[in-house]
Amino acid sequence: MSTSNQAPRVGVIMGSKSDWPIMEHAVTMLERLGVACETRVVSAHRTPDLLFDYAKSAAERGIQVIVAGAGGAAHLPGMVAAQTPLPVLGVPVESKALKGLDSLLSIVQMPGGVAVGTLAIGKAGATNAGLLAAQIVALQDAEVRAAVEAFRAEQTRNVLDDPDPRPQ
Ligand code: RP5
Repeated sequence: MSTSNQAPRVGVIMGSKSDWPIMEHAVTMLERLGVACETRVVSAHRTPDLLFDYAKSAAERGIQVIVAGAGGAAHLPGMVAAQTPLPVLGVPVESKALKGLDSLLSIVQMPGGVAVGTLAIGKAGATNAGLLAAQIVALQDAEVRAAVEAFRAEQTRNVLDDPDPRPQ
């Protein structure tokens, strides 16, 4: 499903270009489900003013959900969530030193009152952040809902059609 001429409805942001090999899986899922997204590097530590501007302007620009990925001392999702009423989904990116456990704990342990929906570390988390963002968009969009349902049905069919776990 081409999304190239649609206005972005999901913002996929990340703390560094080095996060892209993980965060691209969120974008792949969104594109597959026909949800246009924008992608940006927004660093909580290196570009705090940009973070402020991005979070403050996202809703008025038509963004409905923000997916934020970061690694290490991963403040990006929480700091974005503090400045927008939009749902924010956090993706812990795997770090070299601590394999992403630092990222996970930084993102998941939000104080009560500012919500970040935290996904799994790495590729699975980014993929599911894209899927969950599409499911949120689907609440108001029948076409996206149909795409999500078709994706899930295909996934089920793939398992049932090939139940032998041994390599062929
Ligand atoms: C975080 O620091 C980024 O999200 C990234 O995961 C990590 C390392 O960034 P680089 O030093 O590779 O730019 O802010």
